[in-house]
Parts: sequence; structure tokens; C-alpha cells
Amino acid sequence: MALLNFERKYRVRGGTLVGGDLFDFWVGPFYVGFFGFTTIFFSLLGTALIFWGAALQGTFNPWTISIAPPDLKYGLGVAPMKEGGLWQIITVCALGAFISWALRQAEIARKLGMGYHIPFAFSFAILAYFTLVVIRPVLMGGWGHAFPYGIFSHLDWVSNVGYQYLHFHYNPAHMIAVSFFFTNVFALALHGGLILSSVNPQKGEDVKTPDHEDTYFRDAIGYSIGTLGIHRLGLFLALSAAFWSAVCIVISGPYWTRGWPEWWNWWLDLPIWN
Ligand code: 07D
Ligand code: 07D
Ligand code: U10
Repeated sequence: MALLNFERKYRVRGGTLVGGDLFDFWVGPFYVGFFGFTTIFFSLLGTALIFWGAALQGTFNPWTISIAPPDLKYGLGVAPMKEGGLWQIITVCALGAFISWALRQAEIARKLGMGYHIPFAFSFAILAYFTLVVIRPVLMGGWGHAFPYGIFSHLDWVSNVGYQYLHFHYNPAHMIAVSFFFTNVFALALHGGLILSSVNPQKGEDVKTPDHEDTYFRDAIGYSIGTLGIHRLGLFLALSAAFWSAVCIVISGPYWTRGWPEWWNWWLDLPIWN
């Protein structure tokens, strides 16, 4: 079925999570829905507040705009607008927009009778962000521990926080997260390569079957995970990367306050050495 015919058949009203018929319509290619409305609301308000912060800062250069969280002296309290309050409201807007987006994904999946894998996956990205700007600052007792909203300033934050723990590469959960990111890239390269090599043949050649794909990997490494399995693996790798990222930052501070290289002394302290 051609895409436009498919859309005519399946883009029908009903099956919304919230709002009944009220927002159950499309604008051009976009499904709107209640959560489309809330996404637009939070992202427009958040963007407007970023522009306000930029005006206060005196720059509209996108690279240097930076909205900083409140100073640590405000702890977990509400800060004045120009001293981090803006950051606090923007954070609420960002969370509102991201959660609305996940719920909109769920609503679209539900309307189409599909699984909820995509919103489930996106919720791991939201979890990583929530860990950075809410869970860790709350555990450490100050919004000032969160990162500033700016393209370069957030890089400074990552670097500074990294060096605060002397050598962030020695954080064991960071190692696991990094390895999941690398494995994910490796798996996607293998999968993209395999699919194109079999279903996008030269002119005059036949499209190959999944049996070719399975046999390729059985010839090469003795095992094929299968055509469905590779997608399960991909999702698992990506979600694990985000999950272990959240773990690596939430343990830095709340659990471990010294340099990460020192954490490895447990190895030297094992009783087996004496
Ligand atoms: C390709 C999907 C499209 C999304 C894009 C991002 C904005 C921000 C805001 C001017 C893969 C759109 C960007 C809306 C504009 C203002 C105020 C996704 C794709 C194109 N980072 N980060 C980037 C965010 C954190 C880190 C780029 C967001 C943590 C490092 C972009 C968040 C840490 C590097 C960006 C976030 C961290 C970057 C490209 C939220 C640890 C880079 C992103 C909400 C996770 C790279 C100049 C990309 C770069 C980069 C956005 C959080 C580290 C500006 C929205 C605090 C080390 N980050 N980031 O392609 O070039 O993502 O930076 O959590 O080197 Mg970051
Ligand atoms: C948080 C983004 C969420 C995004 C959302 C959506 C929009 C809409 C709209 C486009 C989590 C946003 C959407 C805004 C846009 C339109 C229309 C993703 C998030 C919800 N590190 N490190 C990580 C590596 C070093 C440090 C994670 C590598 C140094 C700190 C990952 C190296 C030091 C933190 C990672 C390296 C250091 C991290 C990031 C190499 C610095 C974190 C991925 C090769 C001196 C962060 C949860 C991530 C973290 C993190 C990789 C080096 C410090 C595993 C490969 C040694 C302080 N590092 N790092 O988390 O765990 O994505 O955050 O050297 O906080 Mg690291
Ligand atoms: C996959 C796949 C597969 C496919 C696929 C894909 C995975 C095998 C079958 C999909 C993969 C791709 C297409 C590849 C490329 C994708 C990436 C590299 C990922 C990154 C993606 C991007 C960078 C694009 C991001 C774009 C986005 C999020 C769209 C932006 C759109 C909006 C902001 C509108 C959203 C709509 C909503 C909320 C509903 C309501 C809409 C309206 C009412 C529209 C009108 C609104 C207004 C007039 C108000 C004004 C507001 C606006 C314009 C926005 C406000 C926000 C701002 C702050 C600007 O496996 O199978 O193939 O294809």
C-alpha cells in the first residue's frame, strides 16, 4: 500500500489517551493530540524564556547564550528570576515538553495499534536529563549542581565536573556507559552494512534474503542473532548506554566524592593479597 493510501486508511480519529476528540486531528503531516498541544505550549514558553535570559545576558549569539542554574547558596529553594529562577522555570518547561513528547509518541503508537517501544526508549533519554538536573542536584542539596543551558557553557560544566573527580574515565559506570555507546555504533554499522549489502544490489542482481544475512554471520563468526534479534540488541544497547550514563553521574557526588582513580583501591584492599 502506498504511504498516502495507508495514511488515509489509518489516520482515523479515536484511541486518544486524553482529551477525547478535542485535539484528535492533523496539521499537515503532524498529528496534534492533547500532548502535541502541551509540547508546543512548553517548548514555546521555554524558548521565549531562553530569549529573555539571552536579552538579560546581552547576547543573541546562539553559541554563547547561557542560562545558569541558581548559586549553591539558594540550595533547593526558589531563586530570584535573574539569579537562576529563569533556569528553574525553563527546566520545568523542558521536562514538560519532553514528557509531553513521550506521551504523544505513546498516543500515536496506541492509535496505530503498535507497541510502546519508542516512548519507552525516549523515556531513558528523559531519565538521563532528569538525573542531571533534578535527582543529582536534590541528592547534593542544591540546584547549583545542575548544568547551565548553553551550547558551550554546558561543555564547560561537563569538563569541570569531570575534573572535580580527578579522572572521570576511572568512573566504573562511565566505563560501562561508554562501552555501550561504542558497541551501539558498532552494531548499527554492522546492521546498516548488512542490510544495504543484501537488499540494495547492483543493477541486474537479485535482492538477497534473510537466509543470506544469517549465513553471512554464521560463515564469519559462527552465529547469527537473526533479523528480529539485531533490533532487540540495538534497543538494549542504546537503552543501556543511557541508563549507565545516568548511573555514572548520579554516583559522582552523592556516593563518591573523591577522585575516581581512588575508587579502584578496593582492588588493592582485597584480603586475598596478604
Ligand atoms: C542529532 C537529534 C537532534 C538534536 C539536536 C540538539 C538544542 C540546544 C539550546 C541555545 C544527538 C538540539 C539542541 C535544542 C539549543 C540553547 C540554549 C541528537 C540528535 C541537534 N545536550 N553535549 C551537544 C544537548 C548534555 C555534551 C550538541 C541537550 C549533558 C558534549 C547539542 C541536552 C552532557 C557535547 C547538545 C544536553 C552533554 C554535546 C549536539 C539535554 C552529557 C558535544 C547534540 C536537554 C550528556 C556536542 C557544542 C546531539 C557539541 C553536544 C544538546 C545535555 C555533553 C547542542 C539538548 C549535560 C560533550 N549537546 N550534553 O547531536 O557539539 O545529540 O556541543 O540534556 O561535543 Mg550536550
Ligand atoms: C542527557 C540528553 C537528553 C535529551 C533529551 C531530549 C531537545 C529537543 C529539538 C531538534 C544522555 C532533548 C531534546 C532539546 C530538540 C529539535 C527540534 C543524554 C542526555 C531528553 N565521556 N562525562 C557522559 C564519554 C569524559 C563527564 C555520557 C566518552 C572526560 C561528565 C557518556 C568520553 C570527562 C558526564 C559519556 C568521555 C567526562 C559525562 C554522556 C571519551 C570530562 C555526564 C551521554 C571518549 C573531562 C554524562 C547522564 C549521556 C552523563 C557523561 C561519554 C570523556 C565527564 C557515557 C565517550 C574524561 C561530568 N560521558 N567525560 O549521558 O553520564 O547522554 O550524563 O573521552 O554528566 Mg564522559
Ligand atoms: C526510523 C526507522 C524506520 C524509518 C524511519 C525512521 C528510526 C526502518 C520506515 C525515522 C528516522 C529518520 C527520519 C532519520 C532521521 C532522524 C534523525 C537523525 C533523528 C533526529 C531528528 C531530527 C533532528 C528532527 C527533529 C524534528 C522534529 C522533532 C520535528 C519538529 C516539529 C515540531 C516542533 C512540530 C511538532 C508537532 C507537534 C508538537 C504537534 C502539533 C503541531 C502543530 C499544531 C503544528 C503547527 C504549530 C504551530 C503553528 C505553532 C508553532 C510552533 C512550532 C512551529 C514549533 C515550536 C517549537 C519550537 C521551540 C521551535 O527505523 O524504519 O522508516 O523513518
